[in-house]
Amino acid sequence: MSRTLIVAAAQMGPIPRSQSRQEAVARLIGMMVEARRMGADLIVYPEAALTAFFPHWWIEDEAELDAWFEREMPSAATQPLFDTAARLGIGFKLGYCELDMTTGRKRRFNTAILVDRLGRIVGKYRKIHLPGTDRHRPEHPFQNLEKRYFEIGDLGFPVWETMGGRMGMMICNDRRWPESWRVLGLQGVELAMLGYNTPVHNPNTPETDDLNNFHNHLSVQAGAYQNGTWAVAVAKAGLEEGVDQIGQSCIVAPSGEIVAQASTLGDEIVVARCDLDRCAVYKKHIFDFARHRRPEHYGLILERTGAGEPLGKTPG
Ligand code: ING
Repeated sequence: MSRTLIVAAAQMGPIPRSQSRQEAVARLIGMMVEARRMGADLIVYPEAALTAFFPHWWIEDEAELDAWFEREMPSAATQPLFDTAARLGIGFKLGYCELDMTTGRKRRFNTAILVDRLGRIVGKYRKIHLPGTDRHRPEHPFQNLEKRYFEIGDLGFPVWETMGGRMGMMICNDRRWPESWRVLGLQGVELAMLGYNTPVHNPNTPETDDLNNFHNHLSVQAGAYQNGTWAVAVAKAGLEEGVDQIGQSCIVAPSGEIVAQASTLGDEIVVARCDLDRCAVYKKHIFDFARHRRPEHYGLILERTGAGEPLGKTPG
């Protein structure tokens, strides 16, 4: 019996800072209903899908900062999304900003949850690669203050058995780091889901601006192919509070081929049939990790954080 999932990438256009959680959730529910009508078993939403991407702003007041976070999930505002998912029998991946009090102190994370077709939270992931800086750059047109507002994720890169396959998550900048994909790959991931808020302009490296869409797809296509997994990468796109963000949400096959891609910068659903058994040809041959990987030669990957001195020795 084939393990084919119909997967929807639910790209979002901008969420204005004036838009309430309820209004954002209504957009998510609207896309969930449409995706189900298109036959989707699973819908993947962007990073920070409930609010504007506030790490683009310098925020000093703690209460103002905390207002952008969810203290519980589901909350009153998001419960209707869970209820709709359970009613329609569709799973979903949701990116949001989490304020956690379970350890007795306030901890803030850039978080994603995977919810199954019965509306149950199967798993949670907290963003590990936080880009940008914790410093105010007033000379920049916008900030990226994820290192200031979020703690580094403390849940690793787990893979869960659910919906007939092995599913994993990462968030935005994580996709640029092959380690994120490989840790999922070493758990046999068959469907990797991620959301992103990626500005068109990078104030530190303006010379790469026209390559941002290419680098987005390059990262996801390489990660999918090199780990024999499907990948669903979903943007919060368009001009959000003065920051132009890329779209081009996509669904990528284990071959690395893009099989579905958004073509607007707004709320847009793209759907693909993801036959999880198509991972096997890559996992069993080209990327049969057990037969081909040589961890005894990969020591630097764990020993070094930053690049260091070359190890080459000149013979003779
Ligand atoms: N955003 C961007 C991303 O990794 C970025 C930050 C953009 C880093 C371009 C490097 C180059 O897609 C988030 N939220 O991580």
